[in-house]
Amino acid sequence: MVLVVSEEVRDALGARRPVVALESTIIAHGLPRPRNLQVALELEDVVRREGAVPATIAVLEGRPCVGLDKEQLERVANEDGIRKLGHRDLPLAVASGVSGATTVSATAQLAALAGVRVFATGGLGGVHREWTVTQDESADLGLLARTRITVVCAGVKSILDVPATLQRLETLGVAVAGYGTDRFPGFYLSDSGHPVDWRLDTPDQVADVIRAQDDLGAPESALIVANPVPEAEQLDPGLHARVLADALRACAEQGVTGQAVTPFLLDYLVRHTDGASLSANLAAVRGNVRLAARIATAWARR
Ligand code: PSU
Ligand code: MN
Repeated sequence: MVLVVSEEVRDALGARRPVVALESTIIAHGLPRPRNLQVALELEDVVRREGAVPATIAVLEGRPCVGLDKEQLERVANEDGIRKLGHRDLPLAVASGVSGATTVSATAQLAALAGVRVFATGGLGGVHREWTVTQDESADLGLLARTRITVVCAGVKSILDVPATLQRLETLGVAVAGYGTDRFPGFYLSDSGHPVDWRLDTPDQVADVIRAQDDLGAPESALIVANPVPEAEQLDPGLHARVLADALRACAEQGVTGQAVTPFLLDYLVRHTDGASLSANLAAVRGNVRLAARIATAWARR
């Protein structure tokens, strides 16, 4: 098999112990250096403290790796020019021996292939504003419509068109539930301003849904567990609105397109909020990783 699963992850999966998949684009392209490496290590620690095994996923010299050691994490965090790989890029990266960080779509595909059921990230990709002009919709959505995985996230990135993204998820048939809330979270913000139809309040309830998905069979779609950043740790909504408007303008003025859009906007927010967006982003990711470990633990007990 093309997949390289670390010994620790392989042992845990074999013994039905809880495993949490973590993506690497957030490390390589979503967070500034040198903070990104600290965060990558810290997130693995959060998973371990909850009694689960972290499986950070990336492609190294054409080998899709599930579970990275410290040196491999360092490469993902610090290698200049490391590529950003969506799921469509995987066969190209594998065949050409290239290294790259995996987005939600590529991570979810590789995690499912390895048999990892629970995955934590910050915010999903989705439908961009100006979609009617650019047709920019993250490949995350289409992949989640046909991959049996549970993704814990703080909603979709607020740089996106949130209601259009929720509509796309409905059209694609992807299950979405708020965790401890009836509101869809807004990534940097606890509340995107939009409701969500389903609410789950405990890891066991999430595990019940995972089991029901398996009982119901096809289609092999995902479950999105939308976990809000605690209100005390969210980005100030007024600041968020102001800086985001500037960021979107700068993005258009500088002609940024395609894969570069999301990293550009996230970086702009970090630089123009004095790091406050970074704190909110990190608080969201940490909370998601902790919850994912608890869900994986509840699921492993089934
Ligand atoms: N969440 C974060 N930071 C990120 C991302 C998510 O907190 O950098 C990444 C994810 O890897 C997601 C990707 O899949 O952004 C979406 O990119 P695009 O819009 O190009 O599909
Ligand atoms: Mn895009």
